[in-house]
Amino acid sequence: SSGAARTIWLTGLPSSGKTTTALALAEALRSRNVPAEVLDGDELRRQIGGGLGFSREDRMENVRRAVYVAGLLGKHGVTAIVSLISPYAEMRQYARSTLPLFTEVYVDCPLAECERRDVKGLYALARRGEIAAFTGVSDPYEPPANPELTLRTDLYTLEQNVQRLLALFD
Ligand code: GGZ
Repeated sequence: SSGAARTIWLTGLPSSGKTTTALALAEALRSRNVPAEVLDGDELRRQIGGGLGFSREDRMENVRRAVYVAGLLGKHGVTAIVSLISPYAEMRQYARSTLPLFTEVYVDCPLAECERRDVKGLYALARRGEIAAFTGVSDPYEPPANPELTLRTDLYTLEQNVQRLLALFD
């Protein structure tokens, strides 16, 4: 690999399709001999999330750790694909201003559809009050104002969305 690689930053509501999109993009890039690694919120929290919950401060710390790792990967030519809810504009601005090659992608899906999918059953728990501060239900999500790309996961297929992401690399 030669030179710095970019960070593709996927932000969106829970169950909007961030992880699925990130994994499919990584696969497509690798098949084109572009080294890529996925930094997924759920997995990052499992591996290096020591002590983090879902307060604004803890979400910010989660983002800070992801930015740090993405920067290390990028420096060595590995495209980092970060999939984090990253609900506050301020945290995404931090990522943008810290990472040398930052591409913000809004994984956009209406809340009602995310809630219908409810991949892990967490929306249901949040509606019953069994999870506090759940993004989209009882905690804020600030949609990006000027993302480099917006992907509607309810209107387009995974393949279509991956093609649009790949076009960023041409
Ligand atoms: C949001 C929560 C919460 C609360 C647990 N709010 O769909 P998932 O399950 O796998 O992805 C969500 C993940 C959120 O982690 P992130 O690291 O992406 O969030 S952030 O960027 O805001 O730090 C969800 C699960 O953890 N989860 N409780 N209260 N999501």
